[in-house]
Amino acid sequence: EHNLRKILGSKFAKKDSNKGLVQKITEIHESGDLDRLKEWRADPRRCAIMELSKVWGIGYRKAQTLIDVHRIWSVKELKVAVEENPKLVEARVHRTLRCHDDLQLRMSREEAMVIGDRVRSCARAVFSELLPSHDVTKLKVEGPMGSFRRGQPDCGDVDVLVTHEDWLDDPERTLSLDKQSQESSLSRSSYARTRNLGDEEATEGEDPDYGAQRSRASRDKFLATLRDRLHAQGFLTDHLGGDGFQKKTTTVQGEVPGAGCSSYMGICKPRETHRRLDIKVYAPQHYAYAMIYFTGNDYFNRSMRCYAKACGYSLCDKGLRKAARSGVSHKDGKYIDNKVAVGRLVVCDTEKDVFDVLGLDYKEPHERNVSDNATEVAEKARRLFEEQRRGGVVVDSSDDEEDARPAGRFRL
Ligand code: DCP
Ligand code: MG
Repeated sequence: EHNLRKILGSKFAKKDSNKGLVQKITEIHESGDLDRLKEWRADPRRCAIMELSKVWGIGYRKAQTLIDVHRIWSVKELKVAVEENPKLVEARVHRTLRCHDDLQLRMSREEAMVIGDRVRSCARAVFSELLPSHDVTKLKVEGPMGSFRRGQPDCGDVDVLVTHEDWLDDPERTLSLDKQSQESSLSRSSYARTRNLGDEEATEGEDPDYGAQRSRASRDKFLATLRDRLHAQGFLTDHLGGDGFQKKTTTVQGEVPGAGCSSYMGICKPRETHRRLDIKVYAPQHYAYAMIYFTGNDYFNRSMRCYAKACGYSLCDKGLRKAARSGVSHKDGKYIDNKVAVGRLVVCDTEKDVFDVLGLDYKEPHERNVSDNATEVAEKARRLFEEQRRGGVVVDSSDDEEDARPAGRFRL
């Protein structure tokens, strides 16, 4: 128990709400297994929920309904039932169900590369046709990202990131760094002067958000054209969620509206097996951050986000921003957003810039395959929180420390 406290931190181990967790860890440590887990593994209903919710578009609730109402206990049974009664699941789920078994398989690096190259060449062609007055050689099409970029021997899916320097959302970025710090320096005309893609007809004195929205519209149009082209060629076989476009695009606090990325999710068939393919078009000011995010792995990302938080910043796929936090994140068991203000985007052109700004040693993608929270970055974050605490700064870091821990990989 003493050792456990040392590992988890005495504050964490002492907390009432963590009691159950500490008990479970002790049980695993002493017996090598967990009774509760054994029960779950032996529970056919739970196993069925796990299996059914692996189908794209089927969540926990839907899986429960399929079991309890329709007596469907496996993907195999679901496939048969859906042929008789297509209304059992949404049309989009029906389609993905057909290639569900394929999507559970991993592919070789070589096949992932073929997918990336195919998207790259088609993206160049579409860009040249749609936007002939912009320099196609400056179109960045990076991918496969994720496990491929980290040098893993096989890949579960392919992510491709696209950007072009003319798809700029934030015209202020073209001004000097000095001016960037002066919030009020932004004039309406500086927006109108910005050379945004698809913005050729923009006139001086337009809505300040006009440039960003035009950039966004241009990215959407590019992505939709690319999708339709790859589909017409028979490479893409299905779009997820109807048209493949992610509907909920969040705009980061402090950004001009419409600054989010355009995102496509679909299924392709480069050879005999269906594969998952995502294509994301980012504004150039977010690109370096998106590269880090989509390279992963998820453990590494969590450690880095945690470290940024310890430095008073907020990090995500769309940037690094100063974040002022109230220091209270839980009250009466209720979660309260402790982020009170978010500053302007820290300008970074490359991944290395992001590491530099945070004062971290640059890690090559293959060095980002981490499997626990004992990473340098997470360790640094913990030390920072500790220093702040000793310095008398009130920081509620218990949740931040948890950020350095891996996400729940095993959902039951
Ligand atoms: N990612 C993340 N947090 C998540 C999901 C994803 O930070 N909850 C990031 C890190 C991942 C990247 O996105 O590396 C791509 O997600 P994938 O699910 O494709 O993960 P990988 O490419 O690493 O693995 P796989 O080979 O299974 O696709
Ligand atoms: Mg992947």
